[in-house]
Amino acid sequence: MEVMNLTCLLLMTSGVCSVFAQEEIPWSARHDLIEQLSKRPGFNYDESKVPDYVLPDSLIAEDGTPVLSARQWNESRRQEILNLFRDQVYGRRPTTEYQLTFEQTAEENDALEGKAIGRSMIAKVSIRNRSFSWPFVLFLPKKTKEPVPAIILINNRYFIPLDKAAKEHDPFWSVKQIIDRGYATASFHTSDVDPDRKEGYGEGIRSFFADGTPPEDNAWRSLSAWGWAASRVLDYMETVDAIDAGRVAVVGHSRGGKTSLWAAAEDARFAIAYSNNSGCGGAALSRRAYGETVAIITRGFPHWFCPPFAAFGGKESELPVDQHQLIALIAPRGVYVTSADEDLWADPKGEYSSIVAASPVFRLLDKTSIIEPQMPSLNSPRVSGQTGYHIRTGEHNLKDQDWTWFLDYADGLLK
Ligand code: GTR
Repeated sequence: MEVMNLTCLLLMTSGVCSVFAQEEIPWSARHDLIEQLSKRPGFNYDESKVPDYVLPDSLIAEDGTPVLSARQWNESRRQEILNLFRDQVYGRRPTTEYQLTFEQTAEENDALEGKAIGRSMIAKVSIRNRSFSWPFVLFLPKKTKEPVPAIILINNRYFIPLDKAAKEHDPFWSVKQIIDRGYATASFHTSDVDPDRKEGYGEGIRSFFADGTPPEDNAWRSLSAWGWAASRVLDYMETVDAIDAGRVAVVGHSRGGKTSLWAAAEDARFAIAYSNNSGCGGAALSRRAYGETVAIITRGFPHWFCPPFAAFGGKESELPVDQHQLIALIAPRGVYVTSADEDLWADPKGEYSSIVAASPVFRLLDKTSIIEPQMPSLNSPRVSGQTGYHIRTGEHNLKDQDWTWFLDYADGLLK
């Protein structure tokens, strides 16, 4: 901070505006925080201990052929990478046929001071005579003539029922702000779809599809199941005339932010993935092994990833993919990634570097994206074409400020 003020002062006295000066100072982790976190043995927060690494090249096919055209990317290379993520990281979704129905259980016509219509919904998946259901809540802005863009929040914390969402402000789902900006929005709780517990398999959608049989090594795990549920909410949005289902963003924080990226990689109908503080297994490069690592996360949360991913713990350089390729899978659509200054566990630099490393794919698809290797400064969102990024002051969380900056970016792509 002191350094920044001094730089601003020098630049201001030399006639350069202070906004420009702040923009010029790339973020780096606070030394006091690194020192404090490094007291716990077994975790790396020291940039000098990040191993040298070479990222897998998204534009070289498995057989060594260079990928030189959008056609090659769309017709084969993208599928190769998608399959690697399916088999090695998040697991494959089932191909079993199912029926999907939606039931509206309540409606509020004057929600949010009369600005929105709110609906309590149940999504029901049926396979022959068995069914599985989970609730979600939807708000539609009233003041619109045309179908509106929408935002689906994958809520990894709790279910927010209609009356609560309409009455109490919760920054985690900043409904009023989203509606005021002219978007519809829906949200569901991850654990209602697949319990967020090591031992929760038997109660969730994965076990429902498998009719109770244990999952194969490359079968979908919870993150993928939650992302799949976001696609089912999008299925509902496709039936709502007031929503333009071609302009829907999927949003998640932390484990939800890992999920939003994978949801958009699997389902090309999502126009944007917003991944907030997603860290390891989300936007952060696994090969940096900074903060949370593949070994740590797969030990703590074995139900999130399929077992092959765990086998790369401590051997990240052998991973056939890295997380920049998860972002590349979403190209040419939009990707917005964020970090928080105090959230070194999620490796802000690794989260930012992923976007930059995905840029050759955006370029191949004729789209602009962030290419600057240096991080932006604190609280200065950087947006370039399809991608955006900010690092905010404070802790690991999804806050009103994150939503505001994300909506600014989304307005640029969706309006
Ligand atoms: C942590 C986990 C992170 C992140 C976070 C969250 O315990 O290590 O990967 O997902 O939970 O979801 O809040």
